[in-house]
Amino acid sequence: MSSRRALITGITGQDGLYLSELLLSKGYQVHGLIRGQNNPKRVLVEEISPEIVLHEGDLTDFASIARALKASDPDEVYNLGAVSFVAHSFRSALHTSNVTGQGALNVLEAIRLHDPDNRIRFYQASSSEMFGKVQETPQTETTRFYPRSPYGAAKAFAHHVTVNYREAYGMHASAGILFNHESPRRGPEFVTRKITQAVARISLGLQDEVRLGNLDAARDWGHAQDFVEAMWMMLQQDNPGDYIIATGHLTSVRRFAELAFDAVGIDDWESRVILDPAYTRPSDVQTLLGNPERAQEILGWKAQTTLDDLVLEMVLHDLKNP
Ligand code: NDP
Ligand code: GDR
Repeated sequence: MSSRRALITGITGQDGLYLSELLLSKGYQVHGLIRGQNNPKRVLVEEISPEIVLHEGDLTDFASIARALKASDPDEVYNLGAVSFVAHSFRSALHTSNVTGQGALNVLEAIRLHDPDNRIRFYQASSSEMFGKVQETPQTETTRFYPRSPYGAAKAFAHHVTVNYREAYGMHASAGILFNHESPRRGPEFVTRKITQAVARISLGLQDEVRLGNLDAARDWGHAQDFVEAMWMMLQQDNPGDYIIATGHLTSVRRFAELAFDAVGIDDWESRVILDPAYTRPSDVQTLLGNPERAQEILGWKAQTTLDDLVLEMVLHDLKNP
């Protein structure tokens, strides 16, 4: 078993929890940066393993990152922390820029000062939202960015500084441009989980309808558990790089809803969905579809879970926890 150490920011989030499990299964000592003095999500991390070491800190607080690096002395750093909800980023644009954008720069700079010999390998959670108003379909590692939200713009900044620290200082810094990935651990504010939770409650007679925004938006949805494997694989390569991580399949929000209602045997699902302008965005991203060929060729990574299986897993989970 290896005794490598990893530091994860955003450890309490969907991906942080799956990545912790993956790294523990590989024998890593896992450390996490955790926000606040009494974060209610701390228990989720502790449920995975009491051996995970948590360091209080915030991506906007450079000194806290430096302290966490010193205390954990990691071989690998995964920067997953972010204001990650695109709709919220419109309401909190400056904060999003500080956390999601500058936060990544804080981590890179803290690593550079802590580890001038470039021993640490760094992963940045880049996003398909950087493509925004898409310039070509499917999107590849070289497709031009055109962000459509403060979140997308902040992620583009973080992506560019990651590439720059690799080129300027020779850091082993990689960016995974991940397309949407979901799971029963997905936050309830995101459309897939909002739908599966509502479908479960409707089928149990606890709720009558679900209010949604843009049903024509389409995404390339995969399973978070598959996607965190790709993060780890990137840091095992001799050379750092950027990779699209996606399934290569496109599905609309409307179709996702239909699949979820199908899973509980409700046919007249359209009468249960209310269109509500409160859930539309000042500028939305209509379609995102990734081309994961480079990840398959170089990393040997390929999405394993079908959308049908993902929807079923989420609905079954929500039926048990309505
Ligand atoms: P989540 O929203 O589930 O988790 C976000 C994490 O960031 C939480 O642990 C949260 O902590 C932490 N965080 C928020 N603000 C700060 C801060 N100021 N300082 C430190 N930590 C903070 O996101 P996911 O797990 O879904 O995504 C992981 C990363 O991947 C994010 O960067 C996201 O933007 C990116 N991404 C996600 C995709 C997806 O489809 N899921 C696709 C592409 C990229 P707290 O518990 O305190 O709230
Ligand atoms: P996204 O995910 O913005 O792609 O960002 P989200 O699930 O929030 O939206 C996907 C699409 O669905 C449309 N939509 C709705 N969205 C929400 N949340 N609620 C609704 O009621 C609703 N109705 C329709 C949205 O307009 C949008 O077009 C996610 C996040 O995880 C980011 O952090 C990540 O970078 C990207 O995926 C890739």
